[in-house]
Amino acid sequence: MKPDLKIRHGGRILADALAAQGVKLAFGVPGESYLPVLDGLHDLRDRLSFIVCRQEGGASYMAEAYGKLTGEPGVLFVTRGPGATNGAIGVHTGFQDSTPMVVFIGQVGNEFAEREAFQEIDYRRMYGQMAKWVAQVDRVERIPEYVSHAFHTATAGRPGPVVLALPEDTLFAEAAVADVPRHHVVRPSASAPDIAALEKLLKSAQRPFVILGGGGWTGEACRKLQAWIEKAGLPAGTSFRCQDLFDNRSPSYAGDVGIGINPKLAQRVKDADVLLVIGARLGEMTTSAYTLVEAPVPQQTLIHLHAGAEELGRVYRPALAINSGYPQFVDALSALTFANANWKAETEKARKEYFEWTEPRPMPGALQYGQLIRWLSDHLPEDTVIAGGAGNFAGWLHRHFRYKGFRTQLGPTNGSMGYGYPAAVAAKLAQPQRNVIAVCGDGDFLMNGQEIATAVQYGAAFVALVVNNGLYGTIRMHQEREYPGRVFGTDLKNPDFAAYARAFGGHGETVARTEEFAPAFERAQASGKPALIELQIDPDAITPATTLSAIREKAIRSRQ
Ligand SMILES: Cc1ncc(C[n+]2csc(CCOP(=O)(O)OP(=O)(O)O)c2C)c(N)n1
Ligand SMILES: [Mg+2]
Repeated sequence: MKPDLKIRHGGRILADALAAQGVKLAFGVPGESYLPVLDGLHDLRDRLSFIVCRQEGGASYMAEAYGKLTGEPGVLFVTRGPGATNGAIGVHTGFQDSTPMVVFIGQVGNEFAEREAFQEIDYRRMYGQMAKWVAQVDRVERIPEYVSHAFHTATAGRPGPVVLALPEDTLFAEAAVADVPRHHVVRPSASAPDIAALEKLLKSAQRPFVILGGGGWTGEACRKLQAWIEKAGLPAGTSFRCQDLFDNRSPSYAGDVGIGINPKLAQRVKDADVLLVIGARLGEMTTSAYTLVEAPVPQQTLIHLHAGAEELGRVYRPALAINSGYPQFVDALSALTFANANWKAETEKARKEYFEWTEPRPMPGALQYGQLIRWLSDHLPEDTVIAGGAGNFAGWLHRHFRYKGFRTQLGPTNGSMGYGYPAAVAAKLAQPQRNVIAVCGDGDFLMNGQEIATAVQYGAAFVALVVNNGLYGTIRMHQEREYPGRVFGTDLKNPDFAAYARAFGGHGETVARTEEFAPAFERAQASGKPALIELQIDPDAITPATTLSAIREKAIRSRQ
């Protein structure tokens, strides 16, 4: 033992290791399996806040949203078996969203391991496919090493979740070990030949298109890249639920290449001669089920740039594959200049098509939800964080809201319901100076509505919109399309959402008409409480462009 090292129990060593990594906020639900960690966090309570949630699903989404918003790994603590299984949803979301996370799970002591002891699960097998690395810390002296390894892995290349299991005996044991300094964020840089090859391919392009996406960006890299794209006169789009990587007000912004894509934009991506894809994996949602870009060899000349080497050539064989972090790439790119009148003309056309597409259209019923989204887009402060979940209600958000800067959007690219509310709680706690709005569906909200209790407990005052159509609308839409008229399992009988919010100590409003919204929103913001506004929309208004009845009739006609 070195004389200057204090003896600490495993829980305190872990808490100190987190502080050394720069962690200021962690989320979780307590369990008897990790009592020494709670004891260690108690010592650090002035430096590191532990947000206690009501369900591990909510807690894991909060940790994911924290990681997505700040770029720092989101830290989650859950207990054995049941806690680990509840918490899996945020880990899957973090994996598909390339979000840095470090998840700690209590584990059975080694003396009982592999007996299927109380709540025992082998986390290496359970989380194997949805984490970058899963490990178990079996020796108390090695806690700082494992934590350092976890933070390096979570943030390197393509970021993602790491899971560490903590056997009880490791946590209760004591040791005299040193802390490890904060991790490095390890990312490659584009080489000079890479940049020269890119210049050559782009120079000869007549109809190029740029797509930005993925995790691992910084605000500065986004702004610099946008300035470069604007100067070159290139048109740019963003991948599914990454709309905040590019200021949507930019003359170069052509829209989001995601679910419910503008057909003209889809055609533009298909017709591009050179596709410069930066950070997007080109997944199923971004490629309209691999139709915009053919797999494995695209029609377009694909320049694919990604921070994770393993993503290059995974689905698509690009003409040029560049493995680089995005800030590093943007710095290298800024030396290149282009001037092509054709690019500028196409960009102007793409911009016009974006404006036409994003104009709200009339929908059935007295509440014009599309207009409300546009009103929010026009009235909210520029740096407002919009946290959305999964369901058709999000379609209006994607189409009519103009994201104005980096990390103004928090959304699950894995289409995971229940995300918006807890993500908004995390955003408000992480960056209390910013305005935060959650946009939820009625089905979506009740998957984690209990986290209003967390918002109230920690004073996270933001406004949540609950778009109530009394349906699991997305599924009803698909049902009417595939099996018209045979409605089954998609109706919802809902509570009084405003009363629900009030029961937790929040503020509640119910809005059924367009003109009631602005005053209700003002009251909700002025309440200084976690506030909820139920928006009662006509269930027939199933997407920003069509109705349920039109979908049903079309499906019936096509079967006659
Ligand atoms: C956790 C989870 N469970 C189930 C689904 C399947 N699913 C996708 S959208 C949807 C319905 C969403 O309903 P709601 O939140 O009310 O939104 P709406 O489509 O009605 O606007 C369901 C059940 C999912 N994506 N995620
Ligand atoms: Mg619904």
